[in-house]
Amino acid sequence: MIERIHTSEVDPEADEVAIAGHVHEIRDLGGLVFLIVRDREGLIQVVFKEEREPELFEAVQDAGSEDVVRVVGEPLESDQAPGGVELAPTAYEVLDEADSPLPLEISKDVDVDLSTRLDNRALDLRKPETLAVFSLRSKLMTAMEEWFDEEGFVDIKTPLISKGGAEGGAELFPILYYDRDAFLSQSPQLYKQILMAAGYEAVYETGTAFRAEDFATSRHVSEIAMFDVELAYIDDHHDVMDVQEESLRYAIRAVVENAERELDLLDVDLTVPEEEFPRITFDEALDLLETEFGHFPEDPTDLDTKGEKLLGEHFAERGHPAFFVVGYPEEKFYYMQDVEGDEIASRKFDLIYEGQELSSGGQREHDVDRMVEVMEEEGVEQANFEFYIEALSFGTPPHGGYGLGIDRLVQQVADLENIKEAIMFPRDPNRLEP
Ligand code: ATP
Ligand code: AMO
Repeated sequence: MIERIHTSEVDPEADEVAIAGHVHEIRDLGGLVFLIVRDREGLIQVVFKEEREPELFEAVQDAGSEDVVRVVGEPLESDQAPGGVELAPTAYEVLDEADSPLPLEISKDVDVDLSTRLDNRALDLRKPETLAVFSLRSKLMTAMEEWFDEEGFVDIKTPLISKGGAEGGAELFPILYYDRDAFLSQSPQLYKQILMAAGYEAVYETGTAFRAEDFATSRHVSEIAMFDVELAYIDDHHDVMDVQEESLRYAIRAVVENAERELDLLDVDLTVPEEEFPRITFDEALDLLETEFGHFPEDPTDLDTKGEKLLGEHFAERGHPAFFVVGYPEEKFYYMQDVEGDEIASRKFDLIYEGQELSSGGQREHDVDRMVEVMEEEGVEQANFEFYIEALSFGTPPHGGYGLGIDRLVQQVADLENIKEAIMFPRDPNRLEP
């Protein structure tokens, strides 16, 4: 490895250090050149003085924005330098020169629209604020997985190429699989349930789901990072919500504790949802919207974006950034447990976090006969589900789970306007590259 330390590790007491990174900014003041070098951890200022180091001063005249350089130097405390320390160089080396001009400014805080940023994503990803999003995302999901590992959940991987869809046929991306038609997976739903039948008891998957939705919203994408969970021997859907609630609290707490720098850069004041998440029924949600806001969702069987936002405000004011909406009376789906005489009509729940749906889940139908009945009522093409129906017919414990949209979680935690800012290379109906 090339010898160097991170800019964040530079000790002002050290005799000499080596750092490497991109040239973030050059300020030429005549006999004095300030070179701001950027690495993954931050920025450091290197001061080249004509009088002090004439040869290096000469060499740095050719420096250009985004060149990759390595500098050896003596750390000096300095009130004016970013981070309070600067380097007096003893060696300067260019590892690679960058072309100019840059299609997108990295160091200057100029307002660029999201579409331009995404067109130039390779450069946009270099911005410290953009990098902070992905560093935060990494820490968030490491913590999330850590919670599930510690609780004894098995880390699984399910196929991304499938014969049919789990979530209904309209949103599938067709592909050619050798000489047959196949589809990109919408959800690991069938497989995680098969694993419950197989006795794996508790599983999680950090995976990818594809939805060919024709959207133009700030919360939908075509390729989704999905965190899926399934657990067996539950009493009911409340056991699943407990898992969702505790793991989310743990992951957010980890970000507050371990991603201070990222949160600062993003100017986010994140609070850990320590209080129990309220659990309201769908009917109670509709009542609240009507009485408090005079709002009626256009489709009376589902919450709309505005409804989620208004309810989010209602609960946020009472100290709850997250809450569950439980029991969608009209929503019947083959894998959802539908218990006659059940107080809440269906055992489906949605988690709303910061005014936006973050996950859906529930207790599943583990009685195959009842499931097949619902499939027949709904006109579900059973041919694509034979392997699933069969797997569940050989003894399946009561179980449930949920799917959490990771990109939406990062969007909310990092307080980003658009979900695409939370994805390195997002896909939408118009964007297939970069
Ligand atoms: P899920 O598919 O799990 O329900 P979702 O957040 O996409 O997740 P939907 O029920 O599809 O939830 O949509 C919830 C709300 O999001 C809708 O009521 C609508 O307000 C908004 N929405 C969804 N899709 C679109 C779209 N294509 N265009 C505009 N708004 C949309
Ligand atoms: P659902 O279809 O509700 O449930 O998806 C779960 C979560 O995934 C996210 N999500 C999306 N995010 C961005 N763009 C999209 N187009 C998009 N579609 C979904 C949302 C949503 O809450 N099998 C069930 C889960 C389960 O019951 O276990 C499922 O896929 O955050």
